[in-house]
Amino acid sequence: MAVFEKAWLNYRVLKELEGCRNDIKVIFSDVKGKCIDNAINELKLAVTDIIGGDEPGICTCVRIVSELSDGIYLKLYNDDDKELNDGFEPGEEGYAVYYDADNRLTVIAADNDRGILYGVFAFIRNLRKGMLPSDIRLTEKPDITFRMLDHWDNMYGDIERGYSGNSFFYDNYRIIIDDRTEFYARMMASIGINAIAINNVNVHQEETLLITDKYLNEVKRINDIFASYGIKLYLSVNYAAPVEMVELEVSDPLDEGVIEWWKKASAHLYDVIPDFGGYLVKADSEGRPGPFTYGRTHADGANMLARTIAQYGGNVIWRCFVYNCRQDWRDRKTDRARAAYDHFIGLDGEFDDNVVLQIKNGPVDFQPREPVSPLFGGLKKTNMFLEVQIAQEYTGQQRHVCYLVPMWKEILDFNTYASDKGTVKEIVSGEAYGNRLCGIAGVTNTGNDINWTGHDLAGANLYGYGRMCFDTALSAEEIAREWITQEFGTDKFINDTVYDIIGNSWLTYEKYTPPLGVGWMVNPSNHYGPNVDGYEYDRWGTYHFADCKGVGVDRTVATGTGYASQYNKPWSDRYEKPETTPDELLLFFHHMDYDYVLDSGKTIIQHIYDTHFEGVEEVERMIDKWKKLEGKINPVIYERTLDRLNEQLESAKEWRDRINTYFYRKSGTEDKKGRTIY
Ligand code: GCW
Repeated sequence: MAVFEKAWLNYRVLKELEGCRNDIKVIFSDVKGKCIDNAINELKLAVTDIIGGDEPGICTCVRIVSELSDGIYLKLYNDDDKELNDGFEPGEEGYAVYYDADNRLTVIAADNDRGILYGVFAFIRNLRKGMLPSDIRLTEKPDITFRMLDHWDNMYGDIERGYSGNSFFYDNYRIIIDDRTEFYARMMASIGINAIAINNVNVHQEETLLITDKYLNEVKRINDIFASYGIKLYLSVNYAAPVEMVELEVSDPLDEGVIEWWKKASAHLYDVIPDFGGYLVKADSEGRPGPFTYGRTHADGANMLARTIAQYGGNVIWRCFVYNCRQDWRDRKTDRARAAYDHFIGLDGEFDDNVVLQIKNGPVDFQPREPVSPLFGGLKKTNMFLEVQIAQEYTGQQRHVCYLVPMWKEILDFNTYASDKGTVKEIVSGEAYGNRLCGIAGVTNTGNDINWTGHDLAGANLYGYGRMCFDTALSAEEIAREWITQEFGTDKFINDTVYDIIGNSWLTYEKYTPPLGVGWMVNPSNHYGPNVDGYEYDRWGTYHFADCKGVGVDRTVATGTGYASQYNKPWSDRYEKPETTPDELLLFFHHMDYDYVLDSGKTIIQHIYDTHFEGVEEVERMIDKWKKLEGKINPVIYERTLDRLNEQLESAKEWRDRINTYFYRKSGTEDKKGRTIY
């Protein structure tokens, strides 16, 4: 038995629901499908563990409606439901929940078993806010079709950029399937996740074999657990798999032998797992093989794979994280930020229908602040996924509190001006171009730590990611407060206090780390902690170019790398000039003198000093607030989180001092407020 906590599914009896303790006697269901048993079990738990009633009876035979009473009724959505719910159509994954007072029945109606399962979780979510079943009325359906999680788990058992222990899928090249696998599927379904890739996009030797008989039966077992929670399983594949397995000498996508190899491999895979989701591919990136090796395009590469799984309904998710990682810091024209757009824009319209391009939110790499990738506003005839990183690689590695939903919301709301439906949200929800295959993928922050996410407060990012994808209209605050209620209960003081700590934590993190969008300044390799010149004289294309006069990367058309021109107007014009570039991105787009005055009225150098002092003070205040929760929340969570907050404070001071000293020495400028900066 694996040892783990139940995170936000930690059900407990609510006194607010005392009055309806005896109301739910039977759960009726006449819906069929893989998810129904799980939906019913979840409701049983809700009745006993949240409402505090006796275990309800279960009735899954078809009953005449007039015989139903005192319970919950799971049913297929029909015209009567439609009439009762103002014409609402649930579609593939939506649901209606309402109370039928005549029969004392809560009705959960959907078009299929997945919709029912989501309806059940939504009903429970509202119960846990203290709402009586008779008051819960919902008509909801997801805004985003694909709501995916990417695991960067390796079969050895470690996780690339994992900050919550090791993998719970693998240990020493063995696949683990236990109660934790099941619980994980349940947790993810509860927040609406419907696709998961379970191995790292950097596919090493052993992982290449996941699609072969060596592991397929176990992969199928995981697939079936996920399927019973409405989740499609994906695997990352190595583009050079036929070569890695020493079966062919090339992996050229136009080579007949290669095409046949993949056809056979895919046919076998779908024979074993008919409802398998498809392949996720990182090609020609950071040392990974790909079509470039053979002078082919990424469309050649992706389409070849896609054609081997199209007939089974499979998809290829192809990442756009393709750039030259062997740059020279003295070359100020080559620009890593340009790379994704330069590589993919010319291929717009060339990808098959079951291929989707997965685009990182920014042009570089999950920095605390980046502009939105210009590919979203550029591609018009291509399926697109937005890729965000829930794992906090560059945002404190789950040792710092950094609630990322506000950042993701900003990205979704960004208007690319590609059309009159030009926001990233409209593009990845399919509203803009009606794409069949579009959505959001998040690199997950889970591991085998007892609490799943290392830092307890990092649970807000995982929970928030799923909820945001399902319902993009929710604000970052609504999502945070909802998570706090599910995790810590209905107490208002706890809710306000935890929200005060996490609500603005992304902006706090930004204050004490790289200034004004310039990025990096982290220790090479592990990417934790300050090292201002850590990547400055290296090959990765991640520079800030600070000298005695100024800092920042000139990405203008006039004098820089020309990156600003990859945007549609008016962004291309705005980013071209410092005066019209938003302060927070100024150094991403421009190399500026230290005495340049920002919109805020401060010089850049004074902004650097001030924000770094403020950032540390804000972390101090977070700790004071957290201490008010002592005795009010689970003591284990209290202590665990306090330890991490203390570490965050130490780390924030180190960031402050290193950055301030660095820029003081470079610029020779005193702090206007007279604080000591060495
Ligand atoms: O952010 C970088 C990480 C790599 C990662 C890569 C990617 C999986 O530092 O560890 O590799 O991005 O997204 O492919």
